[in-house]
Parts: sequence; C-alpha cells; structure tokens
Amino acid sequence: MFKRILIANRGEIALRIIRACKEMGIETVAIFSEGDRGANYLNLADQAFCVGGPRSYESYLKINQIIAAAEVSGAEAIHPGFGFLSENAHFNEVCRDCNIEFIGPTPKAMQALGDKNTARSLAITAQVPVVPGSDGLIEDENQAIETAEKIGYPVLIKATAGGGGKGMRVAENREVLLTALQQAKTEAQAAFGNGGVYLEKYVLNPRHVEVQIIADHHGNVVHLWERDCSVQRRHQKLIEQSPAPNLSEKTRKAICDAAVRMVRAADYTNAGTVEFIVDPNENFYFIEVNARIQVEHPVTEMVTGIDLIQQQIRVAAGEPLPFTQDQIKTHGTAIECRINAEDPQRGFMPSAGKVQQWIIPGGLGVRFDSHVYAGYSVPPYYDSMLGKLIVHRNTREEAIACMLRALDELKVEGVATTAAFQAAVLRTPEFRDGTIDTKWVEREGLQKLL
Ligand code: MV4
Repeated sequence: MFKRILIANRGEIALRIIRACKEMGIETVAIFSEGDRGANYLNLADQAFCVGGPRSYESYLKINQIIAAAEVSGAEAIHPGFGFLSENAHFNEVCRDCNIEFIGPTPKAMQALGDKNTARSLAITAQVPVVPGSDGLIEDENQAIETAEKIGYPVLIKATAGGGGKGMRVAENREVLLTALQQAKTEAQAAFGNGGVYLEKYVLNPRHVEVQIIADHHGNVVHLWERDCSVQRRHQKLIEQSPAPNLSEKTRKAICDAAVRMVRAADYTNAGTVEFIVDPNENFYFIEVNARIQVEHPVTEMVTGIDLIQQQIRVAAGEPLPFTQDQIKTHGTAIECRINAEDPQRGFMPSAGKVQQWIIPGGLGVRFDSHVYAGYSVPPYYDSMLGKLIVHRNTREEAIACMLRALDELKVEGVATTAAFQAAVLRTPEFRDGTIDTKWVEREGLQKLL
C-alpha cells in the first residue's frame, strides 16, 4: 500500500481524497495555486506545495510542477480527482514514466475511451446498444448524406475528440446537414485538434442514466448500480439520484450488465462511469465512458455503503476488489444537489466573492461535501461548485422531504447559490414522478420554477 499520495486537484474533491487517505493511514500531499493559498482544507494535508499562479493553466494543469511536487514530497501515487488532468492520457503516462502510480486507468484505456468513435466501436463489439449511426468517422459528404437518410433525421453530428456535450451539432434535415457537418468538423479541429466526426440518430428527450463501475488488475469488474443525472442545464448536472426513478428492474439490470461488458472490452481498470441515454420506451444507448471519479460519486457511496475513493486507491495499489458482484446491494435512495455559486435569478451567472455566512444542514441521512467555510473567498478562477448536498433515506419520498428540509436549512450569505432552484425542481410533480428528461429544465424555463 502507498505511504504517501499527492492529490492533483483542489476544493471539495481534494478534501474528499484527504479524508479517504487519513482513514487508511496514508500521508497526503496537497498542491495549490496562488488562487487557493490559505484555504482551510490545505491544513488537513500532511504537506502542501504551491504549484503556480491562480489560473488553471499556471498551476493545476502544469504537469512539470505537479510531478516536481510529487518527487520532492516522495509521493508514490497521484490521485487526479475530476476535471483538470484527470482524463489526460499524457499526464497519466508521465506519472508512470516517473514511477509514480496514477490512480486511474492505463493511458491506453484512457486514450481509447477518450476517442468517442473508438469507444462506440468498442461498445458494438461488447454487444452494448449504441444509437443507430455511422459506421466509423464520416469521411465525405456522400457518406454523410447516405447515413443520415438511412437512420432518419434529426441526426446528431458528434466530434470524436469531444464528449460531455462539447462538439455536438444537430442537423434537422438534408438541407442543413452539409453545412452543419462542415461547421462541426471545423469547430472540432479548432477545439480538440481533431476534426473527426461521426453521426448518430438524435434521440429526443432522453434521460441520462450512468453506471458506476470499478475494475481491479485481477480481472474483476463490478458495477455499483446506476445514477440518474437528467436534471441538468447546458450539460451542467444540477441534481443526481440513485436508484434511477421510473426505470424497470429489467432495464436497470440490463444497463448495469452492459456497462460491465463495456469496461471489460476496453480493458479498463479502476473506477469509471459508463454513460447511457434512455428513451421514453426504456431503450438505452451507450454514449461515452468517463474515465475518472465523478462529482456525483457520493450518491453511489450512500446507497452501496462503499467508499469509492478508498477502493480506487486499493485497486491502484494492486489489491483485488474486496467484494463480488452479488455482494453489492443498494439500500434506500440518495439524492445529490450540486450547490454552485451561481445566481439562478440571473441566468446562473457565477457569483464569486467572500462567504459571509455558511450554515450547513445536518440530521439523519444528510451529508455535505465541501471545502467552504464562513470567511472563505470563492476564487473566480475555477468552476463555481461550493459543495455537494447529499441525502440518503430508506424511501424516495423520505429522501425528497429530507433534501427539501436540508436545502431550506442551508444558509449562505455573501454569494448567490443554486439551492433555491434545486428546491423548486424537487417540489415539482415531474421530479416526484421521475419523468424529468435532459431537456426538461430548458423546456420548463427556469423563471417559471423560481
Ligand atoms: C445524445 C443525445 C441524443 N441522441 N446522442 C452527448 C454528450 C453526453 N454527455 C450527452 N450526450 C447526448 N448524446 C444522441 N444520439 C443526447 C445527449 C444529451 C444531451 C444532448 C444535448 C444537450 C443536453 C444533453 C444532456 C444529456 C444527454
């Protein structure tokens, strides 16, 4: 087992990893930018190194600075968290070349799954359902037209180097297809240095259901059931929950088994999430694999009782998984609200500044993962998430009531937060009935909710 782990991240996920390490008796090395100097969570690490200026490209993305901190501190492994370098196969490779264990998949698996068309091909070989679409990348206009005619409009043009909603364009009909195709390729080339695109039939109003998996280096792959992340705005998830409401046991099991097949086909190890979309008839389709721990991992931790960060560390240290698939049961319902420093009354505009008052909720089944405290200044350089409010109760009704009470108990002065918006969503019959799809927030119009 590792004696010392460097955490190549900041904020609440850095604190989360510090907590996991402390319980395992592993020393922690934190890194921070000038924008995070003095943040309280840094005091919980055994060592902390400033790796550069406040902007991400000056610090949290500076591979040489991070590797230097790992070498100076004697860290044997690096946990990348999410965002930043967490899915950067080059960083993954540099760590391993420097004899530092990267807590995550191999560079090869990360690279393969980072290319969305390659991932789609892997899904097909693993007999995982994909959306009807092109057979590989679109090489010329005729192929695009023939494919679109075959699968039917509207079609989605997707950048193979994109993902997470980046590099996607809808083409409603033949007239707009070719211009949309050219625009998508140009944008992808500019944004990702790779203009490769593929086509898929556009599945209307899908739900977003993702499956948590973890795989060790001994051939064991297990799923930790699913999360529904359909309450989102412009690809920003706002509320996540497990189990997915309104999903038959049959489909639930089929999606989770498909996720395991996908991970095996990709020769993937450590924690990852296989993302699907589910249409109104419960047909589900593979979309992409997120080769990292995700923001919403606590939802799965609450219903399974498994500490995912600790399992990641054990897998990276070469240990076999301590459980088999039939030992992983879920209990109750968990719901997470991402509390962002954004103002829903002003188009979710980021609201940086000093947190004057910070009173967080408690009580049965309430968890709040956050690095924030009264007097903390929210830096404007990074994403706006202040923390995650997670509740876990025996039934979905109790979990909704508990989340509403907890959101009302949260008192933040000094920055605006999304809490009131999430409370409004939780009060709707659609949320209670589990009929919200990924377009609902935009369709409903935010103002109506507030
Ligand atoms: C789709 C889709 C509908 N049809 N693919 C791609 C990135 C991933 N995170 C979600 N993606 C989607 N892929 C097909 N063939 C719907 C989504 C999707 C989505 C698309 C646009 C805006 C918001 C969305 C939220 C969740 C899923």
